[in-house]
Amino acid sequence: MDKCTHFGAFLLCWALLNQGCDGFFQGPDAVEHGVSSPGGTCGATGASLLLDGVDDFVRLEPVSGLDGDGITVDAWLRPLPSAHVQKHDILARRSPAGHADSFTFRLRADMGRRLELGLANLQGEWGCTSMGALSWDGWSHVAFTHDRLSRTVTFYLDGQWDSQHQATISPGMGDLPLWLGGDPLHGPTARPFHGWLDQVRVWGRVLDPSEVLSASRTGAPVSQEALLVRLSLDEGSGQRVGSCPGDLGAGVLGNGTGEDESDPRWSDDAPSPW
Ligand SMILES: [Ca+2]
Repeated sequence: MDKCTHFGAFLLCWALLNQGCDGFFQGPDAVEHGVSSPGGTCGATGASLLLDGVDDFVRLEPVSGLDGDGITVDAWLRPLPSAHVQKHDILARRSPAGHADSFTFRLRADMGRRLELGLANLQGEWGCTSMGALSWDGWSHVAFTHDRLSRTVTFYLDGQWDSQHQATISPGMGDLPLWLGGDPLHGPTARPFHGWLDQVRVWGRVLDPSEVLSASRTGAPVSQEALLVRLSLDEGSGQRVGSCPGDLGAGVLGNGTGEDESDPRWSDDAPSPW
């Protein structure tokens, strides 16, 4: 049975399924959803990527700047319940050689719709949000911060603080590819995402709660300080991401720049403005 183990292995979530993963403070109910790219930049109405939950992924170019004091990742997602997908990878950083010096941000359908962050160097640790945190109904904004000095991981859902966890390891963060929606190098462990993904960002620092709240809302100013990746996913066509105005970072759909079976599909479904 898969476990969603607390960082530091203090508790085992699977043993606490009926009372939540962590017992930490729970934020207020989810607020309304925001929009990823106000007004759209590449497309007329904004776009997103629809991943099939089988073998779809986007390979992002390695990013420098993750080896500082902290990391923040946020994204919009609209997952689809799927009998065959229990672990939906959102964004992962992994070496082709294995799981050393990696992180994986994912949705755990098999663990009651929690968000999970895995960290690994020579050992692996996992932390997760409360049970049932993420809705299957529509779009959600998700984020985590990882303070690499204090080894503290914090989860946010729809801009609201969800929970905080103490890790015991702080993996190295050299220049390795990032994988959006799954990692084909690891075969059955690829954990392909099933559903829609939209605007994905990575900062090389820990955003504070007010900054994460702003990041989850339309029209609110979002810090550009140490912003390393911004993929609006508004291209709406083609094989590349990261080509819209304001984007940082770049990536290719599926196995290469040609059309292939691992290409996510472009969709005009996107978070609604509010
Ligand atoms: Ca392709």
